[in-house]
Amino acid sequence: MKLGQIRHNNMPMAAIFENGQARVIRGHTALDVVKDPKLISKAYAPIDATPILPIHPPEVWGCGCTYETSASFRDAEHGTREGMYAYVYREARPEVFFKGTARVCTGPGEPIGLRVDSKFTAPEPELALVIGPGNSIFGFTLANDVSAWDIERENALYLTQSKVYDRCCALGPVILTADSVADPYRFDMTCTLSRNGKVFYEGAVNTSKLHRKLETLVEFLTRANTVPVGTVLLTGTGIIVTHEAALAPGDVCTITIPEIGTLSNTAAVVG
Ligand code: DO4
Ligand code: MG
Repeated sequence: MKLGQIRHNNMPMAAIFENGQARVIRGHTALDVVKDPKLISKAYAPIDATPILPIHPPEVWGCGCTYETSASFRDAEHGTREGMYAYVYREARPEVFFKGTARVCTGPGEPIGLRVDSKFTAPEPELALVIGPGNSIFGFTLANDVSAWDIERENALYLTQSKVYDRCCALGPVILTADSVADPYRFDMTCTLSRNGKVFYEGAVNTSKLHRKLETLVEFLTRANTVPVGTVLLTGTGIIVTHEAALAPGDVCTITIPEIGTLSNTAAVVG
């Protein structure tokens, strides 16, 4: 089942997406449905509607260096003597960082942010988990952990500023519920960047390359840290764009996992 949201009477409203149409759950958001899945039975007859941000998450967290490509790129890029990123890739404790709240999230077709003080901002296409009651995995969506890599590279203590700012987190188009997924370690993800209608970067990864179990990431996130139901956890990027592919205003980033859909956003300067 695909849960998401549409704009209805100028309000975000939960909807079940089937055969390209939306069955609205009137008076409720997707967050309400994640908290109380029985609300699904209230879905109305299908209508034509476009998905918006699939959930307004109370919190968004990110995991880092969960793919070898991300850890080795960052060690090389930052010239770390101690292999700081390889360390978290290898050790039992993953990198988990706070990415923000619904305030910094942006939905399908909406702008993603380029900080005004960054010259190298990159998309980070990621599989995201929506946390359900009892720290269960309610479902999966696509995320773009848009990050100012030049600010991260300047000094590790600037990580938060490279990661958290207006429109830094795209989510969507829908949440594929966990009961519809046979094996989340078999998703094919692709990412394209295009400028003036021409593709200038293409990348791909399969979630089989993820170096962590999803349950382990949830376990570390929630250890001594009671996150609210509906929290979104980004599971890390396995697609690393090149320097030449730094995002510029107007560039379109398109991320696809066929089972979930396509998340497409245009870059715009914020600040
Ligand atoms: O360590 C910095 C962040 C890593 C990250 O966001 C990722 O690997 O996806
Ligand atoms: Mg990331």
